Amino acid sequence: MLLKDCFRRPSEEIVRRKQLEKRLTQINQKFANSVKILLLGAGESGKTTIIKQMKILHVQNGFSFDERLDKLHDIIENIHESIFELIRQVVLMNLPFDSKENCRCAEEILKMGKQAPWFLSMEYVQQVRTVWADSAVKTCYKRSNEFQLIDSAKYFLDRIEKISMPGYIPSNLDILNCRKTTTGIQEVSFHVKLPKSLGGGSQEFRMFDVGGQRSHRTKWMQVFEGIEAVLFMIACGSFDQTLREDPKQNRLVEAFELFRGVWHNRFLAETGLIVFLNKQDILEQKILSGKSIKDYFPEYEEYVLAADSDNLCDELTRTRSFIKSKLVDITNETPRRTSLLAQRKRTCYYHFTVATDTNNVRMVFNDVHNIILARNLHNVGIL
Ligand SMILES: Nc1nc2c(ncn2[C@@H]2O[C@H](COP(=O)(O)OP(=O)(O)OP(=O)(O)O)[C@@H](O)[C@H]2O)c(=O)[nH]1
Ligand SMILES: [Mg+2]
Repeated sequence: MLLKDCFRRPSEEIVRRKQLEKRLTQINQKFANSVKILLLGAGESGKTTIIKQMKILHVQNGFSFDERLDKLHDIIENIHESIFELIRQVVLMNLPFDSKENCRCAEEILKMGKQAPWFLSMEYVQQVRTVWADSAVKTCYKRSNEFQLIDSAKYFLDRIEKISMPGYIPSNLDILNCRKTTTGIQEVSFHVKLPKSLGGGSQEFRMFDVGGQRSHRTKWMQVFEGIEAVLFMIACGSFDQTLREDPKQNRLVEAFELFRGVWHNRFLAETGLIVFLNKQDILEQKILSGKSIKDYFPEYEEYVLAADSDNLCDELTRTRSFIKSKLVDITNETPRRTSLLAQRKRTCYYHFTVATDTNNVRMVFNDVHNIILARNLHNVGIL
């Protein structure tokens, strides 16, 4: 060892230690700050459902008794909106009711107008059950992609009797299925445990939910500041439906265009992007009932050949990966701008989800948390 090394070593050691301390301070600061996540996606893609799941999974006691009671009226509105629209469509489609009595019940409900009743009277429940059991209404329900029907129609119409019982309190599943359009900006904050390797403790998450329908998207920019990750929701099961706000536009086409806008948005260039390919259960039901995405996206036929030359994949797997491939293609498009930021390689993460399934969301959110932890460590130079 040279004499000069004896003098250099301790100072190098000090520098290294100081660097390490600096990094640890950065990590601690990073994890002490709350992680802001923004949910984006078109209307009815499932954003609010994810917020509800976070409450169920991570907020102590989840939904309070009062919040559950509040939801009861939204559920009654969902029931009335569904049966009213189904009857209206039976009339428009010129389908005959099974009997005069069924037709009378349908007329009674139509007479009430769009306004839902304040409570579920025995008479109303009986009328709804009679009409819901009618074969014309069933036929109409099968064709519900041709008009605007909420996803929870069947869930609540099947359960109307139970919901009408005195003292009924909505369950978590009822709340997850209940549909109410988001118009403003909602926030839920919660703590998630950190792994022991990162010193344990917990990290605060703040998740923001916005309205996804076209008229509400102008508010999105207000929440872009300081967002660490965007969860972009796509309703895969909506490939055969059109937008509520524009009956000429296919819902999946709208979702792809929206995703393109988010991916290329310069205010989100530094933000992590995680896509939830949601409503996998609805997609599965539609494929099993014989519907095909090729009727709406003719290029799917070619995709089948390219992705699976041995034709071994089942139709559902192929459809799922086709939808994902459309998004991957968007992330590979040449950026609209040529700034240094835009040229940097960005990763987009994908998850297949059923937002109404708490176990599915629990697992997916674990992965999301790990992605965010890894990004944080990467940002402070540890990974
Ligand atoms: N079957 C099924 N229903 C789902 C799923 N995700 C959401 N839903 C239902 O779809 C409907 C719309 O979901 P929301 O969470 O309200 O959609 P949103 O994206 O918040 O819609 P906006 O507030 O209009 O932007 C609700 O009735 C949910 O219960 C899913 O994966 N499967
Ligand atoms: Mg919403």
